[in-house]
Amino acid sequence: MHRRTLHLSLLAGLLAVSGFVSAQTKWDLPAAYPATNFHSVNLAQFASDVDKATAGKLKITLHANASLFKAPEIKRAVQGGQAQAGEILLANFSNEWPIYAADGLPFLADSYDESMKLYKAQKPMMEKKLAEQGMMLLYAVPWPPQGIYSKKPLNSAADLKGIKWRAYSPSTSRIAELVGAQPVTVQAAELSQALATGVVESNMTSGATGVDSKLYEHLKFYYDVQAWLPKNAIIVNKKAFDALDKPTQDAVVKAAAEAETRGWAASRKVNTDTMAVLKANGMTIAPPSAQLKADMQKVGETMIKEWLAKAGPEGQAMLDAFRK
Ligand code: PCA
Repeated sequence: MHRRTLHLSLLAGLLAVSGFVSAQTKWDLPAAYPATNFHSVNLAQFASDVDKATAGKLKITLHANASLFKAPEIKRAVQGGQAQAGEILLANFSNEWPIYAADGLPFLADSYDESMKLYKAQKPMMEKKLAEQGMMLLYAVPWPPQGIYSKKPLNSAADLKGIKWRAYSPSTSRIAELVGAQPVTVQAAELSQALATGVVESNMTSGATGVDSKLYEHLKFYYDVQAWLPKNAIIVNKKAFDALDKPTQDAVVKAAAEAETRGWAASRKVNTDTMAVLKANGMTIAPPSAQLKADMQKVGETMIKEWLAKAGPEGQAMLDAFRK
């Protein structure tokens, strides 16, 4: 071989080898909740587990608190590849496909055990739907059960008439309509601000968001209604996933399964811990009165009927799988 050619081919070989060794993929993962929230902490650990398992080949950067995309925009960003992966609140996508939001229906699945059963019923359908949309489900973790935060004591749903009600999803807006409150959609990242400026004066969410957004600074009562447990799902763009080599894909799937198990346990613990924090900050925590509970259950029944009418046979199949 000619000397110069030899040098060139050696150089090319070296480049190929070093390229292989340092080939690093970077993913952006937008999320909508603060970095200290248990979902975000769990996600950060997921990213770090993937980093370790792949010896730095896949770097996932978490963009918490809606810093890259606002909550309702994250799904489309992942679908379009503007972000390789993302965390979404499934209940936000009921208009797109009702099954996504089955976990946002009051009193369909209102405990961790029921929530897991519902997830198992939703999961195969969601995986199929996401695949059609060019995405994959990595894992999902529920928020703690949703209760009502209020400025004033509540004895029944009638006490909610006319109040400015913060909604985070179509179903939380629908609740407001059904009890005669005024729905205003405000995502978690803007909730403290909306309360401080009087844009909203009540809402349904978890103890976790109550603590994240310091709801006790504005609202004095928490009714532990335990109405539903909406899930956050971590999704990934299928092309981005397919572009990984097999060992890296396996590492992502394994870390995701671990994050799911860890996340469900963390959610239960956060539920207990945050009730104590709300109390320590002067909130009155109480179970709903029998009337308030009955009123909310009625709202739930109406919403499940409406959901089923929209979701059709597919929705019925999901309900059957959930209830069997
Ligand atoms: N926190 C989120 C969604 C459900 C929850 O508990 C929020 O309030 O936006």
